[in-house]
Amino acid sequence: MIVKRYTGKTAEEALVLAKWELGEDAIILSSGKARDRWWKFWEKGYQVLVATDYPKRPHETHQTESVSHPTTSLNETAAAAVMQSPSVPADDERLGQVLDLLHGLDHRLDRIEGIPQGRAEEVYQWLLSQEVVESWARRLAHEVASETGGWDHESLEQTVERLLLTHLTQPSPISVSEPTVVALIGPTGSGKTTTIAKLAAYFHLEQQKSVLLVTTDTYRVAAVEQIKTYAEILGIPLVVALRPQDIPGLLQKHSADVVLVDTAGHSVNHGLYMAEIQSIVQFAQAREVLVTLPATMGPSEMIETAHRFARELAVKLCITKVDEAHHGGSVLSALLSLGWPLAYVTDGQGVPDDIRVAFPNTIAQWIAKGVL
Ligand SMILES: Nc1nc2c(ncn2[C@@H]2O[C@H](COP(=O)(O)OP(=O)(O)O)[C@@H](O)[C@H]2O)c(=O)[nH]1
Ligand SMILES: [Mg+2]
Repeated sequence: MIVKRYTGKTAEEALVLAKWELGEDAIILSSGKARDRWWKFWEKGYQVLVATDYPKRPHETHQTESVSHPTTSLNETAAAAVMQSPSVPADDERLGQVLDLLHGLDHRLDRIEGIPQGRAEEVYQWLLSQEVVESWARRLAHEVASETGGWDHESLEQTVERLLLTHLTQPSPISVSEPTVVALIGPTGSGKTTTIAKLAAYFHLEQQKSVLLVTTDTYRVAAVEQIKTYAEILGIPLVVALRPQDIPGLLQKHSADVVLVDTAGHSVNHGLYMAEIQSIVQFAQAREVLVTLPATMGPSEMIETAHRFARELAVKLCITKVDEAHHGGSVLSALLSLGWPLAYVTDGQGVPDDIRVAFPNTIAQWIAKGVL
């Protein structure tokens, strides 16, 4: 028996070549998009694996036979090619076997198309298990597949960590080299006020900067009390802005190196509230806007929420509650999909300690190993 692989730009081309060389009786063992560079599933090209017991005799060639069916599927084309063969009668039971074989292959190809194997497949499955969105899981797995064995002596975790490091960008923490107004926005309970307290402590105690806290969250008495307590503990002034337009006057009266503006976190569906957020940022002339997003959110919710809060603003991300998240898949999906700068991650309720600048090493290690 002879078994040979034929490739062509189209399935028809590959089949014509096979028929021409091995004859009409040859059986197609497998068919599909070219697999020599299989991980590039978008790559053009088809291949067929063909077997025959009887090599073709030269005079049996049917070179003029038309096999051009650009809109038919590979299986239909292959089946048509077999049926057109004068040496295979229609009632030949082999025809049925070949068609069955092709049918099964079609299903298998559908299933494995574009999904890599080996370490790449492990990475793919692992990313999915971490709730990374499928499109990114696939893309990252293909990147692993395109490496030629760089991961031979690595654990899966190490491969993932190394892979993530190629995607994560350097952090963008707040720069206080000149007077800066920073506004924190984000959903209710996402950790805005707590993060403000952590940042205030850092700038005031570590960097010896003068810090002013401004709260616009006057919807709940408890909210004002919460930030007031932090201000008192840290020995930092706090001013309350009842309306966004009050902010410029307050800032003129109380100058500081770093002004941290706290906002309320009503539902993002509340149109008025979103407009208010925008006007707070404008009246405060905030140079930096941090969107706080809890790592406990699902990936699509996280991406959607980030867009709804940021609107037209150039924002940085602050991922909170990473200590409560079961895994980092949502965060990874959001970082990759949004491509926005990441400033900080927070990993606990403790003020001032539980905040870190989001260095790629830290984030990659957390996502790959769950260790911050
Ligand atoms: N586990 C954990 N809890 C946090 C973190 N940041 C804030 N919290 C808690 O989340 C709750 C809401 O935080 P808060 O700052 O009031 O959120 P805000 O409504 O956005 O201002 C509080 O109980 C905080 O202690 C964090 O990084 N990890
Ligand atoms: Mg708050």
